[in-house]
Amino acid sequence: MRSGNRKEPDLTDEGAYEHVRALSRRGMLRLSAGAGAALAVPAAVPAAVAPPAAADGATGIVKPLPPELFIPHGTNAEMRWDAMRGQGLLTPADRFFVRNHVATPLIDARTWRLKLWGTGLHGSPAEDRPREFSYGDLLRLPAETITAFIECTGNARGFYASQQGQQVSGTPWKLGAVGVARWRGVRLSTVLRLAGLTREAVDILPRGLDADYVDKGENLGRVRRPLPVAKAMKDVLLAYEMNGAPLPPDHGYPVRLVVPSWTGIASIKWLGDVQVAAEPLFSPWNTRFYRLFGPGYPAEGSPPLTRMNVKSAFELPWEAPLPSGPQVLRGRSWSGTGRIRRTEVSVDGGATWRRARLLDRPDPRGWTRWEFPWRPHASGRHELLARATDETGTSQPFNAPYNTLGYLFGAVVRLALIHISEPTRP
Ligand SMILES: Nc1nc2c(c(=O)[nH]1)N[C@H]1C(S)=C(S)[C@@H](COP(=O)(O)O)O[C@H]1N2
Ligand SMILES: [Mo]
Repeated sequence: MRSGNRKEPDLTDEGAYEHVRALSRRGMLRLSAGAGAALAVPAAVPAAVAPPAAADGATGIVKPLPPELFIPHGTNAEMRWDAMRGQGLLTPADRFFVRNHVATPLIDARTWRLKLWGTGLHGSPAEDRPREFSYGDLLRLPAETITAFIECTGNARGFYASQQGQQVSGTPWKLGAVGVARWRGVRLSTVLRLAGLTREAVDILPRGLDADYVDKGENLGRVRRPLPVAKAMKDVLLAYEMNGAPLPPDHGYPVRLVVPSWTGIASIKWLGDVQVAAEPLFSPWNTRFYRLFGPGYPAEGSPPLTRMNVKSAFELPWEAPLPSGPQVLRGRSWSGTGRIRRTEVSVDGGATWRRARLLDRPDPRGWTRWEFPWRPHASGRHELLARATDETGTSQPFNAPYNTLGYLFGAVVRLALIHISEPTRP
């Protein structure tokens, strides 16, 4: 999807995002105000899309989580990176990470409605009298397919402790809270226009249909996170398909947002309603979470986080002996701030670096596969590192700046492997 609006500010950084949120957006969007009427035509919903079995009692996740594909983290599960070996560009749905605040809800697409309401729509429809779209309505609107990563803002958080000796709170993910899929759906801009978006609208607040999230005894309500109208109109998708099939229950069935390049929390799953407002909106997910807190940040934290940072991962297990003999190391690099320009690999703990060969034409919203031929010449411990640089010149540092919630760990990750070059002798 391309931006059709040249006046739109570039929301590349947090400052711009905050700026947009704070200002009135009068005149910034040259939208023809929509007719205001949502589609009223009823449509049949394909029977094949009825969700299957219930969620697992312990994890709240519906799909199987075989240990060879996933590392469990309570209600979340991360992909093992060796599960991407031999895979194509996309992460198959069976191994795509799951990040759930609460259990996966099972939703019937036949009765589901997307509801839009608020002061940013013509006639300011109230929450209890919203503009509605059925699943069938969305299927009949012009479809668009994009390949994009979804990555948790806390991906790689575990390395704050294991590499930097810093205690942070939150799920100690390794590098597997990221996946790339082909998403098909309707542009959010199309639906916002049909719902009667006004020029005064500044923020939208998409909200999930999963149960209320209770944080240390405090009920924070349903998962919802404000998104500036500028981003909503630019390249956000209301996705109903993942890799050519209806969204699986764990990934947002029947409809989720896909907000390319931005933090995973923006891509609200099981979307139920969207508040559209002529004034800035707030929720715990853009005030107390998903900002940087700690030394060097104001008490209220940094501006809300938007784009993800540059990362790289080897398609290798975290703990396993390395096979002997000449081999090709493979991996992937991605960035929320632009196309990957190069990836370098070090097999000696960071002392020397050589370029990996990029295998894909870099796509700013996806990831780029790479390979690196290697012939280990000594047995023992090897420390493998990969670092990427994107088109903005941003590269992966050796140290990730500390923040108490452990977001945006973008430093080079050290992968220690034991290599046995000779068959073991008694
Ligand atoms: N409704 C709802 N949407 C949600 C979440 C959630 O718990 N509930 N988790 C968010 C977070 S933090 C992330 S990282 C992504 C994860 O998407 P996935 O589970 O499909 O990988 O979904 C986001 N959307
Ligand atoms: Mo996340």
